[in-house]
Amino acid sequence: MSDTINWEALSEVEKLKYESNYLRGTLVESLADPITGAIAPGDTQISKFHGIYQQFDRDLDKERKRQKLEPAYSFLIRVRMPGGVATTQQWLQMDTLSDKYANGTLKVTTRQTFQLHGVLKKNLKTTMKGINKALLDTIATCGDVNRNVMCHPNPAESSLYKEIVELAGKISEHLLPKTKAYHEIWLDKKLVDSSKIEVEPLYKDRYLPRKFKLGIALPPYNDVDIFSQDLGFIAIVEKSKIVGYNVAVGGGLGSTFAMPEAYPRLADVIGFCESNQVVDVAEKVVAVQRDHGDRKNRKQARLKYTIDRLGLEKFKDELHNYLGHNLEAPKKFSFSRNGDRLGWKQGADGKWSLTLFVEGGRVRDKDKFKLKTALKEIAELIDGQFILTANQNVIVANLSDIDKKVVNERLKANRVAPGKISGLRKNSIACVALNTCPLAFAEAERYLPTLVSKIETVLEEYNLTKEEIVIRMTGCPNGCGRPYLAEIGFVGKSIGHYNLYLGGSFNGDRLNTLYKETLTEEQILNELKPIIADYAKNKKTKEHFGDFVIRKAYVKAILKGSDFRH
Ligand code: SRM
Ligand code: SF4
Repeated sequence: MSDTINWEALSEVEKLKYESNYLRGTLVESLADPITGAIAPGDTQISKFHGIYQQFDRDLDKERKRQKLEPAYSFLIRVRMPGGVATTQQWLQMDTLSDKYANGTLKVTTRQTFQLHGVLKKNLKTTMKGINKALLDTIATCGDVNRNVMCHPNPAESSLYKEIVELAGKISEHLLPKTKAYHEIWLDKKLVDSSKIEVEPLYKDRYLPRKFKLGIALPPYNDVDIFSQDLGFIAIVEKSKIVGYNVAVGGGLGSTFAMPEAYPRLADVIGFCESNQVVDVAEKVVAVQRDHGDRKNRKQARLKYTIDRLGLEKFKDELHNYLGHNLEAPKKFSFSRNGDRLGWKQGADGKWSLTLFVEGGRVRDKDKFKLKTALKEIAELIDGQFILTANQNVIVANLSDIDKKVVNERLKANRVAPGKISGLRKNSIACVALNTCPLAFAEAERYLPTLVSKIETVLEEYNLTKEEIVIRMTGCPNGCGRPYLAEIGFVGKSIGHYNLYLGGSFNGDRLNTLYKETLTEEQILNELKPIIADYAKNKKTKEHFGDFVIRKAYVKAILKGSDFRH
């Protein structure tokens, strides 16, 4: 079979995947090599399918080079948690692992899961076993497969929550790779005889052309940013019941400066299916992408480009062929917001949940503000759930009246005061960027809080501190903090310089538009001040900032991704 493939015509990663013996690569040998803190170059691609990225500390890089040392290698581990749900026991185990083997923090990602940063090669296996001990795994959280499945996170917001979170789990399981490589390498399960190596029924021998992302939205909440997903299911509710799901395809936010052919794109709603058809629809969309995605150029390999290349109608026809039936016409829905509603909320079942703001998704203790300790103590004392949100926040859920009291006490004791946050900060997201992300051109998580404080000063002047405005920042154009769906978006160009994008909608159904390029902090504030002043004076009742800047023609609305420019 290998002889019949023209490898010259394919991207290098295709051959690596094919030759990896179903994601084994030489990981066992790499882990055993005591000479370096790194793994073999080919294994850095294969390890992603196991939820592991090799990184190096960029803050230390210059000095290490000067001392002629290899970079300070360490590893990022990303957990698989459909819908972001963890038990209190799982939270405690992740907390322990973060202190023992990682950098002492827990990172809540924009896809509702945990990342551990800074794990050394010698501790990788122990950490992976520790994660598994908590009945969690890291399979397929990175790599060319379906990633962590997202869904609306708050049980107290809707009695339909249970149905969608179960569906997220079901889809995640169904789309997992079937190879046993993870169990062999990390959990010391018996090696499979390579002559009898398993076959991947869905992913075949080369997996997908590129990463694939899937989410489930429960209107009116668009807190999973459904239009940014390769595949989105939008629950359609009639008479308080989910009657099925609209199907949205072809979202994706990754883009590249000075490369107009790499653009963010919003998903198109192409039809409707019944609840019991969702898993099959997911499998068939993945299969169409497997067979039609670009395996030559990884910059053109996401489903969004497959759809734009084939044309939406042709893609739909192909999907219908794979399904053996047509999707029904999409049904009506509407979204109110893409951010989280912070604070306490009581569900119809009487149970409480608290959505806590976690700045930049980083759970840690900082001076007297002891968020990590508070959440650890809460996990020790209550029998609820911890649910991670796509806005990098944490929901402590399923609480009794007594649990609620305990939670409030622990937060107070650790100086964590939920609620006293401006409408801007509440709706902020920053990607990790420096110092761990190798692709970052500029700071994001470590800088956005400072910039928000400065913009807050301007908002205060105009009595707008309670106004909810979605603000997001990333350290490069890859879009990990979904900056192109913010009302105010920043994308790092170089250290201290950002492109400023305006005009995303408050409910996440419109991309924003480049307003000004390569701005310093001073320039950012100078650009925003007059617009905020105008907004304070001339906004219509309930008009959101993103809609206002479009109405007042500060920017023009982007109607299709290929029109997006950096
Ligand atoms: Fe991302 C690559 C972090 C959500 C688009 N992303 C990376 C890497 C792994 C850098 C790398 O390839 O070496 C970053 C690791 C940084 C670090 O030190 O942690 C990284 N991405 C993240 C996280 C942790 C950001 C965060 O602060 O929360 C998010 C992890 C989500 C998860 O749990 O799976 C994260 N990344 C996203 C999202 C948002 C989403 O999925 O909702 C996007 C935009 C949506 C999309 O995929 O279109 C996103 N990440 C990318 C891309 C661009 C993909 C593309 O199509 O061009 C890359 C680079 C790549 O794949 O080549 C990337
Ligand atoms: Fe890194 Fe860029 Fe993603 Fe930020 S957006 S985490 S800088 S790849």
